[in-house]
Amino acid sequence: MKVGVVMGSLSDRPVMDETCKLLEEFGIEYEVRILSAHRTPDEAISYAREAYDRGIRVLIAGAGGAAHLAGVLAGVATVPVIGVPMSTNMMGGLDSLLSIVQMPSGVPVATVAVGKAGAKNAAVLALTILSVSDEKCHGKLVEYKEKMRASVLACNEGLNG
Ligand code: RP5
Repeated sequence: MKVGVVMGSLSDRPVMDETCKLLEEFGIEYEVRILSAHRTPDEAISYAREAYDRGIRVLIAGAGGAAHLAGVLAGVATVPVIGVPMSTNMMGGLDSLLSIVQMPSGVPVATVAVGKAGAKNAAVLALTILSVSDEKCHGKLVEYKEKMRASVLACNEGLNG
């Protein structure tokens, strides 16, 4: 298992499915867990502690509101942790974003955008991290970037008559 996708609640699933879809497209092995920094702190910490020994090389954590999940995982994990802030009714996800990004020095969480764009970028960032030491992943990353480039350039066709 290369990537662990963790979310604070089943209610995060529709957003975090975007991460899973892309990981599948990249052919990256992953597993999904629902673990909460507040509701299941013991299990969340154990999961992060054991991650490296279980073969996980990147953790992706989605949470919203007082979103401490990614930070709690990063406190004990020895693999990179990517945090995905969920959008919220109260502040549109600004609360989640600040909760995830404002880590104290010494405990980094790579924080991506709020919501689905962030969930997708978490998968691309995981691919990028893995591709440093895995040629197959590097090939997938090159292919992904080329596809994106071509699809943007294709938008220009017929644009000026
Ligand atoms: C966080 O609280 C979860 O990550 C979720 O985004 C938010 C709300 O959770 P539920 O009340 O919907 O379970 O821990």
